[in-house]
Amino acid sequence: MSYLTIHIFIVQFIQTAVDSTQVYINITLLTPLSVNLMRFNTLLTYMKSLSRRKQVCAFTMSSEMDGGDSWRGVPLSEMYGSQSPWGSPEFSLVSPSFNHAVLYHVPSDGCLADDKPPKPQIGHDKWDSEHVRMPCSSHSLYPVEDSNGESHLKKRWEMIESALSKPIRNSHDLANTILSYNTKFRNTWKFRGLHKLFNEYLEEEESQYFFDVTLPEIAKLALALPKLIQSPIPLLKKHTNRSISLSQQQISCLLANAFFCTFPRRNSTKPTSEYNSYPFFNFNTYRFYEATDSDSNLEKLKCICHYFRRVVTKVPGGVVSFTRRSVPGRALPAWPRSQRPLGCLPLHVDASRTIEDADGLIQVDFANKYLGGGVLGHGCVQEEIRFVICPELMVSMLFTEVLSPNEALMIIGAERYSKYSGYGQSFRWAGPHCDGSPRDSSGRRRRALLAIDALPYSSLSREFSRDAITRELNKAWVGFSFDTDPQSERAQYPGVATGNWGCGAFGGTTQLKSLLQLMACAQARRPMAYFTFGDTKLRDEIVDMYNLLARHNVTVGQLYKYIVKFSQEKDVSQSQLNLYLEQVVKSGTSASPPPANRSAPSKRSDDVMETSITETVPATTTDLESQLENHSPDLFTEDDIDQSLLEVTIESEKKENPHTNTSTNNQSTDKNEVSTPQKRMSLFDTMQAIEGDQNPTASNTLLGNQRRNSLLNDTDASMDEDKSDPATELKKKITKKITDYFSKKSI
Ligand SMILES: *[C@@H]1O[C@H](CO)[C@@H](O)[C@H](O)[C@H]1NC(C)=O
Ligand SMILES: *[C@@H]1O[C@H](CO)[C@@H](O)[C@H](O)[C@H]1NC(C)=O
Ligand SMILES: *[C@@H]1O[C@H](CO)[C@@H](O)[C@H](O)[C@H]1NC(C)=O
Ligand SMILES: *[C@@H]1O[C@H](CO)[C@@H](O)[C@H](O)[C@H]1NC(C)=O
Ligand SMILES: *[C@@H]1O[C@H](CO)[C@@H](O)[C@H](O)[C@H]1NC(C)=O
Ligand SMILES: *[C@@H]1O[C@H](CO)[C@@H](O)[C@H](O)[C@H]1NC(C)=O
Ligand SMILES: *[C@@H]1O[C@H](CO)[C@@H](O)[C@H](O)[C@H]1NC(C)=O
Ligand SMILES: CC(=O)N[C@H]1CO[C@H](CO)[C@@H](O)[C@@H]1O
Repeated sequence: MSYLTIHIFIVQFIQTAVDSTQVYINITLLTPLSVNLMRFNTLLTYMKSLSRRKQVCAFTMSSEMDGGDSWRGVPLSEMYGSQSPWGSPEFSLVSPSFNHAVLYHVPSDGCLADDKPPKPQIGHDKWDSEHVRMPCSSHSLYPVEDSNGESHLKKRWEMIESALSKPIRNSHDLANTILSYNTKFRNTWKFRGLHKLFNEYLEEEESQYFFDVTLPEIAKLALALPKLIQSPIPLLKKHTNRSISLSQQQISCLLANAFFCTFPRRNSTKPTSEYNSYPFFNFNTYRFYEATDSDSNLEKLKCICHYFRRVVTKVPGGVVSFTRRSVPGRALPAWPRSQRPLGCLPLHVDASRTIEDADGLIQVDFANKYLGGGVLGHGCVQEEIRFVICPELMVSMLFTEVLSPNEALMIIGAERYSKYSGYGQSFRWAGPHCDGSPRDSSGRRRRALLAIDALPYSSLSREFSRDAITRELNKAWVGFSFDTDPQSERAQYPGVATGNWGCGAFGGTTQLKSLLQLMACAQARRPMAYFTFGDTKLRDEIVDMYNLLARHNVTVGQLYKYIVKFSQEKDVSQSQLNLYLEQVVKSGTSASPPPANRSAPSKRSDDVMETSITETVPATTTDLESQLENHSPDLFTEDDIDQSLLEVTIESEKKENPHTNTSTNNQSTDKNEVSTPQKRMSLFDTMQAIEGDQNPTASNTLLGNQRRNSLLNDTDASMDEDKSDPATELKKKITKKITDYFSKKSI
């Protein structure tokens, strides 16, 4: 047993105990985290690699932040693989091909003008079962009865044009307009919700403004359909990998048509109708304009009206792509055999923020297999809210066939237009939202929404059946592995932002769903940010369970088997899963070598392979929360970067004399410090001390004269160790990360 105190940068370690089987470090941050956060990351990464190198333990962490921080686990920067939400690699670019229909003209250099919507791609209307049947197609005919009671066919678009060209002064005019080319619904569509919205719910001036200014523009937009969309829109059918890209302007035009209910063959709710396996798209097919029972429905309509107001005022210049991913059974992971350790997965769990605010991450839509769910009906939960605050998402409902169990839909680039408050019945529109996310090289907003549908469960025993567990794992994995490199062992960025998937109306269990998503993320190698929607108990449960699994080096395959075994127990009840896992995981490691004798602090006798860091933040570091709230991309200014390099040198050179002033940091008088100055060392020397007896060549790589070089140079030359060694990989990553942190390039 020896005691070390590690003094790196401005982070101070205290009470460190090292013996052959465990490292127990208590860290106190002595300076405001605004400067320290990224060094702290570096340290955490190092600790992880250390634990893997020794192959005795996985890294676990519990952070007990003062100041009411809402998150646990690793910081969000670990989700991006960068300090900035926009530092992750872009998704594959928009490029027209046989399975990617691009409805606008892509300039030869691939770059779209920043604010000008791209021109439509030229093409010919296709009226068949592979493409969206357009209201403006010459094949779209409508039976009209003449005064003699005889019925003959008229071009539907002509009827629509004449109806929408007339003035529409109030909600009754609007209803009659829609009915004029949907005559069969004269007796069923009453537009009660629409009338209530415009005649009671909105202020008189608001309604007036809508009919005087906005609606005529929506009508014009709808009528521009033949100009704006010239090439056919393929249907994203089941069992295909297929993409569609549209300009935001084209989407607004399609939505304007849906607003006026112009799409042919989309009016029927009959099980035999052609589009039976597609979501509803005409706004009133599912009675969107009828509901009066709840204000939340009127608030959804307000979101839609706001969207139209925005897009007719200023035509958005970007594009959006929709990609269906379908992985056949043979290509799905063999879950029981997966060797992937869960402890490698960076996990961030937050109780206060929401998924749609997790910039830069793949945001999960808790979807209905018919996309949009009840957005055009009475629903008002996660998916519906997302679709009304980002209405461009709704156009997916026009062409996405119902999702199969092995399928997911990724939507990249949909802009957010509205703020909101509440949930379900309490949902309210809360004003305009200006989407500040940057555009990628293809002109898409850097917002990725992943639609995956959970199964609805009527009973726990069904949810815990082997088939159901496998189905949910596959579903999540198909989504999370979108655009990942199957050859790579490295973490894939950006990470996934998710939460209680399928745990509302679908009756799922949060303990199980969080674990399944953890496994799917680990398998797809994407970091996971989990948002518990205010539930701090769940947040802590998830982190505790993760720590347990990581500490015991549990793999995805093992956990799969444990859960399946649990599901075969007699009394499957949700409160017992975690207890069960705790028992089985702990007993599972009893076969490993008995713990060495140790007197270092440990709460539990079974924590044989624990590396645990308790993080204590002094009360002075109050701005951490605001830092993270804003997740500012540049915690470092350029000056800071230079200074920090300087400090590395200073620290390492002064290791012999710990009493020497450390220039910028005079906070070592902090009352928390109880270090033993004689043993104070720099981080990298400590690495050597700890690793030296394990692998001398490896430890050299980050040490001695090469230290600065390896910090400055993104070179793997010094790491000529066996490439397959996971620790080497990690070392590379650390070096890479350190280099990233100090890079002057904007990230
Ligand atoms: C970690 O350090 C803090 C501050 O010195 C102390 O209060 C706490 O008890 C320590 N925790 C452990 C597990 O030693
Ligand atoms: C942890 O799991 C990995 C992958 O299964 C394995 O290679 C390694 O030996 C395990 N380590 C321990 C200490 O069990
Ligand atoms: C879709 O693409 C994935 C690879 O990303 C492939 O494994 C799968 O077989 C493809 N699906 C179909 C139906 O071709
Ligand atoms: C373990 O340590 C205790 C005192 O800390 C000592 O009495 C005991 O003999 C040790 N056991 C072994 C196996 O070293
Ligand atoms: C440490 O810095 C203080 C002022 O910050 C200075 O007064 C003192 O002389 C310095 N001590 C050494 C050993 O350099
Ligand atoms: C050192 O800390 C004291 C308070 O602890 C502060 O007043 C002083 O400005 C600091 N000096 C430097 C150089 O940061
Ligand atoms: C980067 O590494 C090369 C050799 O590997 C060295 O010559 C060069 O000085 C290094 N650059 C910096 C900035 O340290
Ligand atoms: C009113 C209306 O548009 N009715 C159409 C609904 O869709 C069926 C086909 O699914 C058409 O035959 C109807 O004319």
